[in-house]
Amino acid sequence: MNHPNPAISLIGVPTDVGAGERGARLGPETLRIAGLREALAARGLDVQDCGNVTGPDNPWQEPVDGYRHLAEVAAWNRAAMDAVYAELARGRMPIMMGGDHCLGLGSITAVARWCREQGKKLRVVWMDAHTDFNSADATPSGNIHGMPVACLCGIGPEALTHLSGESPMMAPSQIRQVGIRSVDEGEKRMVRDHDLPVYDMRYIDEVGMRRVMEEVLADMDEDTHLHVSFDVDFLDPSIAPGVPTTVPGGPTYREAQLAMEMIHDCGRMGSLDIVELNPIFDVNNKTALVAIDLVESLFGKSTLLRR
Ligand code: 5AB
Ligand code: MN
Ligand code: MN
Ligand code: MN
Repeated sequence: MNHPNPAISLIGVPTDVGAGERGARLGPETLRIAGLREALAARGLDVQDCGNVTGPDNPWQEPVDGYRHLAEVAAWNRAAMDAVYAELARGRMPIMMGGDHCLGLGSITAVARWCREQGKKLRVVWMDAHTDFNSADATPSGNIHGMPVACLCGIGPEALTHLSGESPMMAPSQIRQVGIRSVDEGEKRMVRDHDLPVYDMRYIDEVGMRRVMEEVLADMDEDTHLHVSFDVDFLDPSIAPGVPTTVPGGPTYREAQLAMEMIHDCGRMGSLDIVELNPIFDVNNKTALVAIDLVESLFGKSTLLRR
């Protein structure tokens, strides 16, 4: 955050049109009930809940030409893009409460456009078990929540790559993916061909989360806007069962906290997505609570007072 005490706008985007299971549409309400706004307000932050944007129902159909619900995904992403852009233009920090991760496309398209207009550099930290870099050929599912990073980099159907009129919205070199442990076969080739910077679980095991985050957050200056896209399946399923796409072997509670604390300390975060939370898969809302706990750390909650 370029301002130490940003004014925050919560934007709900209640849809699961991009996912393979229904329920992520309940994410915004789940985060509200678990107390996201109150937790941030208790940190002394100005937090405004902008309510939910709207879009088409989930038609729950099979993929067509490699994409499921392409028209509906495009419509929801346009709505998310407009809402996120409007809050940036008001000088506020948007926190998009998804919704499935297809919405990272709309959110980051808005942020990228804002950065271009302001002459700022964009860095995206993508915290996820998955790279979300699929194409129609590579996808095993047709679910567009597995494709937003590719679409942002100009790979995909025009309805998604040209959401704002221009394309690509960003280069693979502007992204840092952390926590990765599930990449489809064709997707692996795409990741390699495009040199997508991936900090996978093996690398985290080998060098530790501290060094990983030092590398992820390196080379930013006061003109850099950092966008964090937090897919809750980033976390190990033992602490975050409330997602349909759990993958074993994710970051522990402390590794995740350290990552969030280091993002806070870098002082550059200007926008955030919290996505893929699905209360249908959760146990007593524990995943929403851990997600909020981690978001509090993104805004400076840490164990001790630090200089
Ligand atoms: B998420 C998978 N790679 O494309 C696919 O949760 C899963 O936004 C995508 O990261 C998971 O269907 C998308 C198998
Ligand atoms: Mn994702
Ligand atoms: Mn994921
Ligand atoms: Mn702070």
